[in-house]
Amino acid sequence: PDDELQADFDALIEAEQRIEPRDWMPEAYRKTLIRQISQHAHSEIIGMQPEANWITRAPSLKRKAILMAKVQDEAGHGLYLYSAAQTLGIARDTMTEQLIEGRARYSSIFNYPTPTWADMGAIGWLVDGAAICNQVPLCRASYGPYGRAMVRICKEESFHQRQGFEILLELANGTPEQKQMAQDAVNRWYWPSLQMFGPPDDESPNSAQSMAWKIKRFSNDELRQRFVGMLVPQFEALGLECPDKDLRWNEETEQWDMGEIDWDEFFDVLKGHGHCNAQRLQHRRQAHEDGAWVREAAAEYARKQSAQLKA
Ligand code: FAQ
Repeated sequence: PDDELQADFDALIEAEQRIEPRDWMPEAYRKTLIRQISQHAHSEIIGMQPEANWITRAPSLKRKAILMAKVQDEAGHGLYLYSAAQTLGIARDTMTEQLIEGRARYSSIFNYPTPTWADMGAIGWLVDGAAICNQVPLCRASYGPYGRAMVRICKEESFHQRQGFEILLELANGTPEQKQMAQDAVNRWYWPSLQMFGPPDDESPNSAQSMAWKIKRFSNDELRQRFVGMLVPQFEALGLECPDKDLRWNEETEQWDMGEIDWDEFFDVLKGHGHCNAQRLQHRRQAHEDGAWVREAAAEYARKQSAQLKA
């Protein structure tokens, strides 16, 4: 009976054990995991676009090779994550449809444009930096396939973050124009990167339950706080200014008091009104249509192979 299954499930969660695909799980747990993992996968796939924009214009062969490797890693992360979601019983095609029809969410951050090379630095440093901060605790997520995928992904994100930091470091130590370009890019990406952690805790409908299920280990605000604390010494090392002029260490709370985050902008981007929402989806849809022949050829090949095996 369900009560017993529920009790077994609760005991596993309580004991920090992992839930695996064949284990019984409450429908709401399955649903929230499909939601979070598929959104995460879509983010990786859509997240290839802002950087792909610079592959053909990277300033050297070495930079181009690094950027190509990074964007390919993101495709790989997307595939791991789609596979993890599939273990919960949702088909890959269904997730793809949801994305290209504009019914799925992906991270707000990928709806911002990348007008200069310095944006590659800012994305690596801030966007991958925020991703690491958010994803390291997800390595301990109670759902096995998600947690294990996160371990590999986090290793690669660390390399991504370093390469972004290094791009900015080089620009910040370059000509005054280069340093300004780095500062401008950081100004553009700083606030949106703080929004990646999601709405404030008191406006985060999913947090409490996801934390009880040990999918999330820290709240959105806790992780945002931790991220800002990591950035402060790195701003100094770069010699760049933090765009948050109100940022202060609070001796009493032992936390960073931050300036106001523009949550209206965040919710606007979520509704599809960001700079690049339409462009990102259009591009994804086009890529999907352009790839139709590959899917058909692969399916036909598989059909022939299995027919041969049967013969
Ligand atoms: N953008 O109740 P909560 C990367 C939605 S990193 C868009 O707090 P939850 C690496 C949320 O889905 C980026 N939507 O939700 C990379 C929910 O909507 P729903 C991807 C957002 O799930 C780097 C509603 O607001 N990382 O891709 C955002 O407990 C460079 C209420 O929010 C992940 O996905 C947002 N920023 O917490 C790739 C990490 N924030 O579903 C390429 C895994 C919130 O009810 C280049 N995900 N929403 O309609 C998570 O940790 C969580 O899902 C949170 C949100 C923390 C994002």
